[in-house]
Amino acid sequence: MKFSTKAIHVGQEADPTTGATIVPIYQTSTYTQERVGEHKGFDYSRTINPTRVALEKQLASLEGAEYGSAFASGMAATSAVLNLLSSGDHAVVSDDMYGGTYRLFSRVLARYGLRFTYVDMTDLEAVRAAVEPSTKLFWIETPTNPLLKLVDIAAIVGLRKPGQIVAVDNTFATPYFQQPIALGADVVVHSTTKYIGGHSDVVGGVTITNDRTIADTIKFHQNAVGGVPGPLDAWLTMRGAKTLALRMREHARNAQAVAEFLESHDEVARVYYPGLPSHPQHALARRQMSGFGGMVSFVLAGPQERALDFAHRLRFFSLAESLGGVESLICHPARMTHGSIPKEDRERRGVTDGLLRLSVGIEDEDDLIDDLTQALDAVAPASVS
Ligand code: P1T
Repeated sequence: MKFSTKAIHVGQEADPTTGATIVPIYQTSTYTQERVGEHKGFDYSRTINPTRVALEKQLASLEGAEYGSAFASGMAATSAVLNLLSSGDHAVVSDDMYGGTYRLFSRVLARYGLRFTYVDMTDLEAVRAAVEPSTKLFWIETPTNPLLKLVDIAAIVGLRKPGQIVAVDNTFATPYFQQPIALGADVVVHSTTKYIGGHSDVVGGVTITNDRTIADTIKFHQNAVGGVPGPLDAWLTMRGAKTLALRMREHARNAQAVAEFLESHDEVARVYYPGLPSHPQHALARRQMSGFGGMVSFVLAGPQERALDFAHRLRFFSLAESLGGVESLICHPARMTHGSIPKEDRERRGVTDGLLRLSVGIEDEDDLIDDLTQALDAVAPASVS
């Protein structure tokens, strides 16, 4: 079965009790048992819910894997993967990643005795040098948020020793453009809030793996810790995922056009997009991904303060956190998504006050370029005075 067919059919069988073609929203917390311990496989909705099971099957199939566990948010899914570690264990993690993931690692999990080394994962030697005897996890985000750096998943898998886990946050690429498990990764994480849900109307997360032991441990923690999505959220995410392929093609087409437009504009100093030949890991992007995604970051020429002025002038790009919905968004990472990273660390990693991040939606390309043009014209030095 190919990608789009899986998205529409896996886990989506007609409802066994009524024949409903679309998986129902099983809005129930509990299930009536015939006798103690005798039931239809469902006992309590923190543990298992039919709508959630349908979503988990659908999303696992999209990553070419067997086991999925859906969570209440991307952060809950990330926490579940980190639950595979124990106090004293060490993780090598990307120095550029979603600010909330950094916050979870540095301000929550570090208090429980997990240790993290942040490295530029585009540098394989730096990754190798960061490995310690107690290293249990390589945490990869690729493309990274917000600098869109690419990490060579297969190369990191090549460094993995028995007992170590390679986890990939595949939120930005989506399984449509990148398949980490086929490249040897052990577990994939998504914030399904983004492209998978696709309509900015639901928060969720998922972990996906082919490893039975990892799957069982995550399921155990999912039930023990309890960060599960409600049935309506699972259903909305499942509905969104059915059109993932269609949407990603449009996101990538528009993002390529936007990135090329920005790169050619005098008022723009730097553009980060894996689909541009000027991107430092463009060759890796071509090898590792089948498309370059919908996220574009850039820095305007001139003083950094112009970034916010520019962002406030856009009409179709809403100033908002998050990404991956059909509508275009603009974000100022330093003050918004990555505000939880101390300024010094943030700036050292390139997340400066001048950086802007676009989630390019699937509106008409001409309208998006016109909108960017009018805002660039408005902040150009000649018109600022
Ligand atoms: O927001 P939540 O569903 O909990 O997902 C967290 C998360 C995990 N991984 C990546 C790569 C992410 O980008 C996010 C969330 N990111 C944003 C809200 C943002 O605007 O970047």
